[in-house]
Amino acid sequence: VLPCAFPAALQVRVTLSVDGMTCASCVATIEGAVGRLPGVAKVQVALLAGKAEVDINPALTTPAAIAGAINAMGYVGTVLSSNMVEDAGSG
Ligand code: 9UX
Repeated sequence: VLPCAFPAALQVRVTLSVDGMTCASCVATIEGAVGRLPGVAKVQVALLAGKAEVDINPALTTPAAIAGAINAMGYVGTVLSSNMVEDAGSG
């Protein structure tokens, strides 16, 4: 593991729009795959809203990498916002 210049508690909450989800299994597919990406602490996908909220360690990944992974699965992910948040520590 590379040394990290960021405080351990620092996370970035990334909100994305996700187009192309049409059933609940899409949610499970995206949550499972994104959740396994390096640097992803938490992922929550909302089917009806067509959105995903992903908490990342900015030392390990980027909002664009999350969107790219969603796109690679055949959906259309677009980063709407990314904001620093404090890690609640509850996982
Ligand atoms: Mo449901 Mo999503 O049959 O890719 S899994 S549409």
